[in-house]
Amino acid sequence: TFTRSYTERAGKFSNPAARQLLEVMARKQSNLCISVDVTLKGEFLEVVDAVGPYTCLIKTHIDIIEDFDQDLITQLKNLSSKHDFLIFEDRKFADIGNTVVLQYSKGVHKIASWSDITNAHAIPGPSIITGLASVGVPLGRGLLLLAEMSSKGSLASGSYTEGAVRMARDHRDFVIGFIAQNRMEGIGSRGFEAEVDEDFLIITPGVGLDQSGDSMGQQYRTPFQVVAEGGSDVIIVGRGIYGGGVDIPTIQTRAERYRAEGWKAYEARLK
Ligand code: UP6
Repeated sequence: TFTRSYTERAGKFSNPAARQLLEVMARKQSNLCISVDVTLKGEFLEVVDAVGPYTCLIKTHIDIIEDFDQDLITQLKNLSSKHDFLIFEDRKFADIGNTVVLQYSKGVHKIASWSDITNAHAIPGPSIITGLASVGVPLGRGLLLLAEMSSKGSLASGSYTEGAVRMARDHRDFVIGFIAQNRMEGIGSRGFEAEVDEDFLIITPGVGLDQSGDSMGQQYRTPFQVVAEGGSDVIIVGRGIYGGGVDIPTIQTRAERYRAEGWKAYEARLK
């Protein structure tokens, strides 16, 4: 699967969010998802506007924004049209079906109303998917399951990862892929399904060019390791872009650096 082009794969997804994401990636030559983990509305919108041209997907943690209001969402959606990117709220849902329905659609943030893609832990079992799907499918949204994590000592491995992949295979209309560190095609025994041309998007956090980790257990690999060697489809970069620190002066040049590295790694694996 991962030796085929994003464009070719786009046509094979029935889920609208997956198809749109792959199309944007091809159009902008960007497999870079930028995680904008800042806590004030003004700074958040400034960063998104600055990096918008280089990214296919803006990832949010909307619950860390101290002065959140509905206008932030209006402006974020305007920026997504202006710069042509999708929105991914990294909510990491992890509760029973009834509760995640409420968390996804209600409360202050009303995530389902503006976020093209969101994600969930597999820990509650399949009912978390059916709950979220009851809200997300009618809106054309897509879900990523967390199959692995980038943090040191993560418990999401082995049979847990395998269980997450099985859950996804049973809900292909809504589950478009995984937050993971590796491709998942080879995971679990699929029997007849092995013949099926399976395609899940692999979206990978823990990507950095200048550091190997942070002081709180984050672990980084380079875009080349993740995309060319590991076969991942989208890299997630946060502090490597908005965090400063490196000898690259602007947020735009840092974003373009990761865009170029990610795309080069994608082209390398197509050969
Ligand atoms: N994230 C990870 N690892 C995972 C899942 N999610 O780092 O396994 C998220 C974090 C953060 C971003 O919540 O928003 O990806 C990584 O940010 P960084 O590039 O600044 O480390």
